[in-house]
Amino acid sequence: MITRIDHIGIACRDLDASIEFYRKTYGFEVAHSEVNEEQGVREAMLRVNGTDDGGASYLQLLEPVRDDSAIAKYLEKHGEGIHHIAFGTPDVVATTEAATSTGVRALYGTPRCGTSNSSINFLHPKDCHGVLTELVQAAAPSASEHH
Ligand code: V0V
Ligand code: CO
Repeated sequence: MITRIDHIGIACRDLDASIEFYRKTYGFEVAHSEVNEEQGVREAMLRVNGTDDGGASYLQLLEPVRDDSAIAKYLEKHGEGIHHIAFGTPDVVATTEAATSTGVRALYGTPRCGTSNSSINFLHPKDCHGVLTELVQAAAPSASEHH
């Protein structure tokens, strides 16, 4: 089950320059940033709406940290721009299985670690009419985050 758009992933050559563009043009601020070594990205999440409880929508600005990363390859072929759409789901495994049962390829056999400890998988763009599609399940809130 998909319940929302979690984020739009945007490939950029210079993360700080893109952050500054979104700040000065729209007033977006960085809600979270991190380096994901496995994915080869330095990224910033700009919250568009909602609250930081797994229900918000973001722009995800992505700068490559390795030449062999997916984002580096994308920038080389296509330049800067929209890289993927990410749908939010309460159960990434079930939602991935629902998609693969229709014949769409998932990129990973089991979910990998995404932003803020989320669990993510991707559906192949060639099976999704040209759209690289991410499925994301937010991390369960930890005890220390209860109010
Ligand atoms: C490639 N293609 C795309 C595409 N990337 N089409 C639409 N959107 C994209 N982003 C097309 C490309 O034009 C080719 O079409 C074909 O797919 C094969 O592309 P390629 O350049 O040869 O690239 P591959 O096959 O080496 O890699 C493509 C995939 C790769 C999608 C398999 O990018 C990948 O593994 N992506 C998943 C991981 C990822 O994207 N990580 C960065 C975000 P033609 O020319 O054959 O027609 S990390 C993230 O979002 C995180 C951490 C998070 O949200 O928490
Ligand atoms: Co993403």
